[in-house]
Amino acid sequence: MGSDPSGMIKSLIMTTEIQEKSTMEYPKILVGKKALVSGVANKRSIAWGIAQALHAAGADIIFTYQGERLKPELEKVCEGVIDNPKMVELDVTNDDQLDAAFDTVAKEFDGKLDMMVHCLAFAPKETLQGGYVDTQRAHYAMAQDISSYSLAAMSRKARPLMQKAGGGSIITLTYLGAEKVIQNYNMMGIAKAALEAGTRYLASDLGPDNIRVNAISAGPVKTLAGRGIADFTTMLNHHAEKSCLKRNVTTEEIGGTALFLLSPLSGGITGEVLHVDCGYSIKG
Ligand code: NAD
Ligand code: 0WE
Repeated sequence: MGSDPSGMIKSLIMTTEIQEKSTMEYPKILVGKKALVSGVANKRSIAWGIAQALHAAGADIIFTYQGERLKPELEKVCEGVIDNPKMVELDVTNDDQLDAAFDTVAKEFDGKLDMMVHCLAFAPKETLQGGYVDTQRAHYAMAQDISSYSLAAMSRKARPLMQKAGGGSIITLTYLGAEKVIQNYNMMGIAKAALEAGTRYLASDLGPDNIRVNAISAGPVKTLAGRGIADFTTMLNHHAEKSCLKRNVTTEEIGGTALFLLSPLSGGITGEVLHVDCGYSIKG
């Protein structure tokens, strides 16, 4: 004790802890509202932090899972938190699954949808090391398809349901690597840049239908997507030290911002990228 002057150990503990149950109190501002949440793979998923905030605010949620293999994990995560969770399979590279998933949503939600959470990304692991200059065409196409095009595809399917609800709010998750060169983020940086531009074009397309589209640019979080990435722990520590708040962001905090952006509280905000990164990105 007392031998941790820079708070390294403390920040490490804070970043690796999983928030089992929220201690936060949420306003019940989403009672009667319907949400579609993608991207919950396990307890650490950013999408799970968002789903917990929406659930606490009273929203009715349908979860999507990528494949049958991930369904039991999603059921396990919901256990004791959400009774009889509604879930539907959706691999965003599959147009038939996109059609079927939104048919299910329409049926379950009486043809209406108020909120959608796009919280997924993938790039082949070869593209997250070395140089972007070496990226293969097929790897580029796959990363863009899953990580960027899918927001447009899902928004197109959500549109008629949100029109029927009188409007809606859509969010996606992005990262600083879209704006600045972050070592090894490489291909994902290009995909996130497209995702952020896509957020603005979709906000323009869907604005007349009273549908808002925004992105949360989250600081690094130790999730499944962060695992296997070289020196992720070193990066988390660097981030905590350099950030204004001297720590890393939690999925609960990302959930709070998501709740704000998905609720009428943010009614005038669309096409925006909001940084939830403990102030890391404002530093020189
Ligand atoms: P995660 O591994 O928990 O979630 C990623 C999700 O993407 C998984 O649920 C996975 O099933 C899904 N997915 C991948 N390919 C898919 C496909 N073809 N069809 C449908 N789903 C697919 O990791 P996470 O960190 O919670 O990532 C969620 C989002 O947050 C991603 O967009 C990620 O880029 C973004 N993000 C993460 C961090 C971080 O440091 N972890 C920081 C900023 C932004
Ligand atoms: O968006 C992400 C990661 C998304 C991701 C992760 C993986 C790992 C496994 C996309 N595709 C894959 N493909 C795999 O095979 N983040 C913001 C987290 C992240 O990833 C990094 C980071 C950060 C932060 C990769 C390199 C450098 C920093």
